[in-house]
Amino acid sequence: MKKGALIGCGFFARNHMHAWADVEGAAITALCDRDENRLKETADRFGVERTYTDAADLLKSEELDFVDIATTVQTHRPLVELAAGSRVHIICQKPFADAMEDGKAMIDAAASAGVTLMVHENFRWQSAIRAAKAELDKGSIGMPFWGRVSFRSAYDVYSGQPYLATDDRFIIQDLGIHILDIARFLFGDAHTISASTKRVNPAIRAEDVATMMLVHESGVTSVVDCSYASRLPRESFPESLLEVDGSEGTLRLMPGYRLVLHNASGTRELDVSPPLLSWAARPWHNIQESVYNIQRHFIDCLNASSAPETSGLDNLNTLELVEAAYLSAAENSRTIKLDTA
Ligand code: NAD
Ligand code: 89Y
Repeated sequence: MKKGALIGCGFFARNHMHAWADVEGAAITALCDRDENRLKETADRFGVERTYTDAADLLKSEELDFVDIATTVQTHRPLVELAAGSRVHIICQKPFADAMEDGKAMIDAAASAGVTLMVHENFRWQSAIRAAKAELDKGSIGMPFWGRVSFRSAYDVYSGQPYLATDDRFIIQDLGIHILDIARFLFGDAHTISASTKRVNPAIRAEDVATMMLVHESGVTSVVDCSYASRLPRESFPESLLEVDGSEGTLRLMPGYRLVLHNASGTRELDVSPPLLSWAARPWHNIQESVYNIQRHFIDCLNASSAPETSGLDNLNTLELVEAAYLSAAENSRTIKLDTA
């Protein structure tokens, strides 16, 4: 049994805790949050007796195999470095860092300590996205040459996560990071990116719309577009939609988790709806299922001594896309060459 502690008992952590209860071979035995009310609420809800308001105290006092860091980005580097110093394996929520140097420092800290570091980059673990990737890998549409990964919504994300309305950066760093990671997952790393951003909602501080174009090493050109200002007749939050054109056909992941594949043999439509886990609630069930999937993957990796798909090192490529997208948007959509890949 791998013993873990959750650090950060905020809005999203409840999903981590429910998922941990379902992951075989893992147990959360201690909790930490500097806010005593949130700490107590989570401890009571999930029946965890050992609680701390200071992460250093937690790491000094507990015998742990791993920590699961579910705080916002500002505290990731100090907490990852602290955990690495105690030689425990680490999961860190996205955005892993808001500067490349912090991402690199966390990777170095984990490598020097000989511990596994996985970024909780869960969107690629959604079953609809895995189903689309499996079709591409099977060659169902031949060789992909063009793609679009799209997330457009007007869902109120600000009530649950008020910092999204006030931070200096919004949609690329918060949501686009997942959508860019899906583009990497499907089409591989990119040579270049260009981006344009816009703020439509006057009540928030930063951009709520972003349109990015990537040229991938695989030869695919992709468009990655995100919006929290799109009032659609059918709200599809939090679905990521896909369009991929290949040499032999096309793939579309449409609202309602409908995967449509078309090639010379005909057209197939598959229902790739996520399972509704016992603790999940629509419309978040898609994200909640992926939280379970990625946490189970982490434990599988610890047991097999293998690197997680979204290791810190892997995630540096996604972070580089985020940084380059902001740079491009600030410079009239200049095309930025990427060098991490
Ligand atoms: P939140 O502000 O609601 O919760 C963060 C909690 O961490 C707070 O309770 C705070 O007191 C605690 N905290 C902060 N620093 C701490 C420290 N040094 N020691 C102990 N506790 C500390 O934030 P949230 O909305 O739950 O988001 C947390 C992270 O999860 C963010 O990075 C966000 O982007 C990410 N998130 C991911 C997904 C996803 O699908 N992967 C979805 C939503 C949010
Ligand atoms: O924080 C974001 C995330 O990671 O998934 C959706 C979200 O909660 C709001 O954009």
